[in-house]
Amino acid sequence: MRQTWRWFGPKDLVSVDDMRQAGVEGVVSALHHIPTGALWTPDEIARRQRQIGVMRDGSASGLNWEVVESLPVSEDIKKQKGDWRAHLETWKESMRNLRAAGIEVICYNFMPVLDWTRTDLAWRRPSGATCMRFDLPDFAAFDIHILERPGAAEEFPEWVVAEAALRLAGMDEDRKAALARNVVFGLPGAAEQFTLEDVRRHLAEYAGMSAGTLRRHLIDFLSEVAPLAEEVGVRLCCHPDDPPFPLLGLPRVMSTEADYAEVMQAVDLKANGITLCTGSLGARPDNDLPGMMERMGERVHFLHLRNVTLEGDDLRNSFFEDGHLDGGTDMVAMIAAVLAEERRREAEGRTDISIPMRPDHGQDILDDLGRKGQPGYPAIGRLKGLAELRGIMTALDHPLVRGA
Ligand code: DNO
Repeated sequence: MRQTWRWFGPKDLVSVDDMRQAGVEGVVSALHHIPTGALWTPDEIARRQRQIGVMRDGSASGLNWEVVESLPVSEDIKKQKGDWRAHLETWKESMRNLRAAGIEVICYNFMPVLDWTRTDLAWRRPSGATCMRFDLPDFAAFDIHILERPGAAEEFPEWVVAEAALRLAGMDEDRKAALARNVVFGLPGAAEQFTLEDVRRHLAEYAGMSAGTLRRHLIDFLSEVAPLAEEVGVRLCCHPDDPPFPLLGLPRVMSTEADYAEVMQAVDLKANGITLCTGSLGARPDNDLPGMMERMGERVHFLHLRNVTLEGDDLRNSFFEDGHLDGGTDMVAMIAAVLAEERRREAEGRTDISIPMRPDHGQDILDDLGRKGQPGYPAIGRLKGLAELRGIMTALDHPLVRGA
């Protein structure tokens, strides 16, 4: 496994020096300043590569930009409306430019409107650490009473609707505003501050779109980009829905093993691959992550390792982002499955033996607390996660254990 780290660019509170000290081997980044649908030019790509390549004192960092997360897919492509054909051509051109700069792994997602969604970005744990949380009744309170989406109440179990009304009654105006802000944080371009009206407008664009249609659009997109990726030597990897169930009446199509199997078969090329995110997929009790790695590992091009604790047994539950070795996913079994896949690749003579992984998200601990960093991406919390995962990787790969 290749130990990588997500870096948001020069504005990231975590520096290149910090990444080096965390012991990472490669960097995951994106050109966040370029609007979705616009071209990633060779100049802009080279500039980010240079930024990753130097430490504060000007010496070489020895780190390279190895994975793109994400090359965003425009809403027009997902809807097949407006400028979608032009956006598709631009996406391919950006992919070519990235490949020419030496980057082979490109992550993207196909979630309409919302990327990831939480109700709390800094939920306090008993230890005083904070983490991100998705609370189903709070989310329902937002959907039914704050956004006032028609038909929302019918989409939740009765107990959630009743609880949502109680929650709303207990919220002051500040909490209502914070809840709305947290929920829309994962919207494309959310930094620009979306209003509820903006959210309603985005949702209206998808009114009546079925999961089947969205899946067909994803397959159409892949039929265009994956053959080119295969030809130029790029590995594409689709990130799962987070959380992995429909929200706000929007279709979601990459939430389960069956979803992935269908899309992998529909465009049956190695370049059409998977970002296996144990945190996103782990928010559903019916997703077996080590099993998915065993069964679909040959198409897994990128790994996000983190863990969530579910607070119920339903398909939709409240959950919080737990420590990397806590929560519902057996991380030792997961890493064992990854190492087994890497050994299979080696035996087959594949060149992409080492799968890039990054410690995904982390709780805010120690000096992370009170820093206004990117939610989910604190330096120390992630470093703790990486250190724990690295311990498992090292132990499972040791002759004492392998030979046992
Ligand atoms: C959240 C991330 C996602 C992810 C995109 C990939 O922290 O896991 O925003 O980067 O969905 O396209």
